[in-house]
Amino acid sequence: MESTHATSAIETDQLAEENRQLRERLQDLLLQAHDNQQILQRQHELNLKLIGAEGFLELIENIFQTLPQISSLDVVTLLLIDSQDRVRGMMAHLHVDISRYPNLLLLRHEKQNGELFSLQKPEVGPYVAARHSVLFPATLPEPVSAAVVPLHRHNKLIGLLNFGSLQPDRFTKGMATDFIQVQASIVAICLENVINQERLKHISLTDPLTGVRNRRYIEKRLHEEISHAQRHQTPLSCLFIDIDHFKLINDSLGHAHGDDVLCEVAARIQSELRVYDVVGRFGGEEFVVLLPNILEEDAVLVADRIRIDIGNEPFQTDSREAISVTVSIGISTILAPDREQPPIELAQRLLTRADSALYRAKKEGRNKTICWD
Ligand code: GH3
Ligand code: MG
Ligand code: MG
Repeated sequence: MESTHATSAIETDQLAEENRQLRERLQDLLLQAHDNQQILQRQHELNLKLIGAEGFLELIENIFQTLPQISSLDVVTLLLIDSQDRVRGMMAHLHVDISRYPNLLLLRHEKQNGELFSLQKPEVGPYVAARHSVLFPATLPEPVSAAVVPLHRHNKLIGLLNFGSLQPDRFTKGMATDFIQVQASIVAICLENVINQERLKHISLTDPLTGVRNRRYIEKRLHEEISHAQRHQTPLSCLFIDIDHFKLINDSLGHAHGDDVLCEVAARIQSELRVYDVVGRFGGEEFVVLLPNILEEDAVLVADRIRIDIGNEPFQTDSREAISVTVSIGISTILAPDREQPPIELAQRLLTRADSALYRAKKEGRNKTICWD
């Protein structure tokens, strides 16, 4: 009788112990599920950020900053195949120095590192300098394990997204990579989307003949510069440039050579400007230059440099002798603009005054620089 009691007491203890262990296990699983839920939630937020990025820079900043935080990675790089310099050109239009983004690698030719560029699926495992150093520049932390994830669009490799970790077991050979692949598909689509968007934006704000900005861009930029000048109480100068007797040039050389002259004038204006200045073709043979933070006397120096650069060196055309081209320039400046005045009014006034100064330059014999007074 006693021994039966003893046996059932042992069984009860065992059951209680098993129960305790099961509860612990269940607790662990619940915690794990909770963690997984949180990871999924953060991953979801990251995807929304990637999809919602308004431009190329916002997208790559999310890839280089938010993605490593959310996915617990020590370094993320992105290599893009840029054989036609589309990305380089886009960065130039955005006035961004590529060296500011050490994690962004642009490759002119995909054959440079053969094997990695034929990957169809992510490659995961230990970091091998001979193989991976091209993807993780020396200025960034050197990973211990890595994932190289090919990015494809329309069956074509567009780049490699590279994850590095200081933990050896973060990426191991044979581990499942489905999740990484989904992430890569989202990144690839977002990249294609923002690159196309930036291209469209650029086209819509560029003059197709001369390649300088168009009137729409100048008007938009003028508002931005005026708001900036109002906020910081800085000056802003504007040049209105018009080719002299351009109709005669067209009549004597033909419209096509007239177009060449327009391109050359645009290029010569551009060559005299700083990076913060902007030139746009405003109409037929008229250009507007915005000179932020420039007082009238300095604007006169810039305008005269442009006028002399164009007037002194004859323009070469294919069919005939070099021809001489001159321009007239009207200048207006606003000094520390009134903060209360609507930017649109100040913009209009700046342009109208530069235009009337130009009119005077024409009346006074052309090939002249005149300031509004
Ligand atoms: P002014 O010295 O008074 O400025 O005389 P102008 O002949 O330069 O001025 P006008 O306004 O009489 O003529 C401008 C000419 O520019 C007329 C137009 O045919 C020409 N033009 C406008 N757009 C283009 C273009 O895209 N290509 C070419 N080749 N000519 C153009
Ligand atoms: Mg004109
Ligand atoms: Mg003219």
